[in-house]
Amino acid sequence: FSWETVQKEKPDMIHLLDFPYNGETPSKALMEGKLTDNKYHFVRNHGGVPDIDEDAFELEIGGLVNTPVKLTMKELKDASRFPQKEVTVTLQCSGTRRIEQIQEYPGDGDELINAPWGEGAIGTAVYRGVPLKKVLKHACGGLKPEARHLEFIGADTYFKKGHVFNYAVSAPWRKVRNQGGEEVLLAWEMNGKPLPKIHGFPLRVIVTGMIGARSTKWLYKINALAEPSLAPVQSQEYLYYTSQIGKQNVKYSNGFSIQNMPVSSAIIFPKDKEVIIHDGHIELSGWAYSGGGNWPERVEVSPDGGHVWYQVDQADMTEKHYHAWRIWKISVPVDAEGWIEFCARTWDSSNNTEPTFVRSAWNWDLHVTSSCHRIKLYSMN
Ligand code: MTE
Ligand code: MO
Repeated sequence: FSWETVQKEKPDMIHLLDFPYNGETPSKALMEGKLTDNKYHFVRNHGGVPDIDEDAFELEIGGLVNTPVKLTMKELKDASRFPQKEVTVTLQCSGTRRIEQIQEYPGDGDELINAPWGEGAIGTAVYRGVPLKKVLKHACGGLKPEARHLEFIGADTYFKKGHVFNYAVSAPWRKVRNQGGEEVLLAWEMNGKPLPKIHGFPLRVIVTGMIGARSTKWLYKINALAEPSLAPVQSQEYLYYTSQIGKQNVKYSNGFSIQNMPVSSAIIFPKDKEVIIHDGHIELSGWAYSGGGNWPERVEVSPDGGHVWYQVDQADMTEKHYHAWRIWKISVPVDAEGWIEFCARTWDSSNNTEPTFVRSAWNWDLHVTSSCHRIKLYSMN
């Protein structure tokens, strides 16, 4: 899978890294509507893109299951065996808006590629596949009683500290069991098309509401475990540290595993530092998302750095959904001339909102930037 292919299939991405390929969705494509075109969906890779022959491929399920099995894609897609489902899901990388943390205080970070993501490491698609719990039930006869976590292993490999690892993470069994409307899907279709190679062809897991990292691409093995996966992506990356922790005193055991995405928002248009000539109102648009089955309930925008807030009209937001973002727009009255600071914050259905300043969200590994998103505009009235 070459750089030329990326340029052909994803021509207008904001390319962050050539290898492993990492690319961010351009702003215009983010605001196109509820669904993100596959062509522009962000890409986050730890290693290369494996070449998998769908006909020879088998998904292996083992560990603490009653009957270990191997399933071909044909067997998985057999609707008489496993009921299929389509789910609209926003995937968000926990590195989204990391650039603001870097600007606040550049930590070292441990993530393999601590890419300076902006607001485009997020995207929404309709995925088709089978609920993992049905496959575990019908093909494996269920889990052994001590099973608590499902490990998802990808066919791609990467180097870390002199070792080669397969990409692997895990999610709790209670999530897979679909409590509170959660969904964990084995997916082969994205927006009505076969899963693109760069997004995990032929099979990936989609874990709704959790950080994007749990949705393993090129999934070829599932293990039922008593404890979370010990693989480095699960046990060393994607940990959250208190603000007391820095390069000098960091230990993995001081961090906790980031599970669901917190509530967050972004102003996509206008762009930071733009000059806006207007007649008393400035139009803004952006996205709002929250993980863990919460939906963005209310978006507010402030034209004075966070003192006065204007609420986005529900009619100016895309519909509510458990597992997807909402795209919003608002027209804010502005009298002031010169540089002014706009910020946006979202309230989700559990009444969570974002801290006012990014310094409250700063953490050594620079994950989950949940804080009011700020831009400066030059207002000419
Ligand atoms: N799965 C494999 N096998 N390898 C990876 O590097 N990256 C993860 C996840 N699944 C990754 C993976 C991360 S960190 C994110 S945010 C999402 O995939 C991104 O999915 P996308 O590239 O389809 O947007
Ligand atoms: Mo990610």
